[in-house]
Amino acid sequence: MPTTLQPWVAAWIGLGSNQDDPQAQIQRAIEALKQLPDTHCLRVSGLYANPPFGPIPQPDYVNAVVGLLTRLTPRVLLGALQQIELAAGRNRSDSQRWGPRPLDLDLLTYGVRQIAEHGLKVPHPGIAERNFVLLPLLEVAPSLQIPGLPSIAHMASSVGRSGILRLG
Ligand code: A4P
Ligand code: MG
Repeated sequence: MPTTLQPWVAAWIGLGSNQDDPQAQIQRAIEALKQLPDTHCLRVSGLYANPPFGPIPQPDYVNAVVGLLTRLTPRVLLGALQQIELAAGRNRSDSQRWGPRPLDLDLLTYGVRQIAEHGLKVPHPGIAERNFVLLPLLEVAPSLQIPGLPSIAHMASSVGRSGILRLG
């Protein structure tokens, strides 16, 4: 019987860390994403240091984005991202929403799909307000059109660059 293969789809991943050597966490996570099955890594942004976003006082973050070409379904890809988070020492049972974490991997986009299911929202709802997502995307995917959102350049000019520093 022939194997049913999923089509190749471009997916963008947002990476964030503010615990346990954030730069090293992000570098290790990039290597782990490169090892995913049925997936090629197409683009890796620089690393950006920036202050925490949201209501919880916590250490500064390092953020980046990675562009993949994948045959994994969105759910399988999300499961793989969560496995990488666990391997980085993330403990979901005691972690606070928006609180500090050794590694956070968000599925930012999955092709042109718009998904609103329990436990999976794509595009990720926070993209338009977050310079730590938009500036790395502007660096490596300036022409990416995210379903339902204005251009990356337009959103990036609205959020500004205050407090964000590209490392290296
Ligand atoms: N989930 C639904 N859709 C997605 C998706 N597209 N990608 C679900 C990833 N996960 C998705 O996520 C909670 C649940 O969201 C998961 O079980 C999954 O099924 P989580 O990672 O456990 O919780 P969270 O990260 O605290 O929540 P959320 O809403 O993803 O928050 P964010 O947006 O990740 O915010 N400041 C700076 N400077 N840099 C940061 O990276 N990150 C956060 C966390 C706060 N402040 C930050 C940063
Ligand atoms: Mg998250």
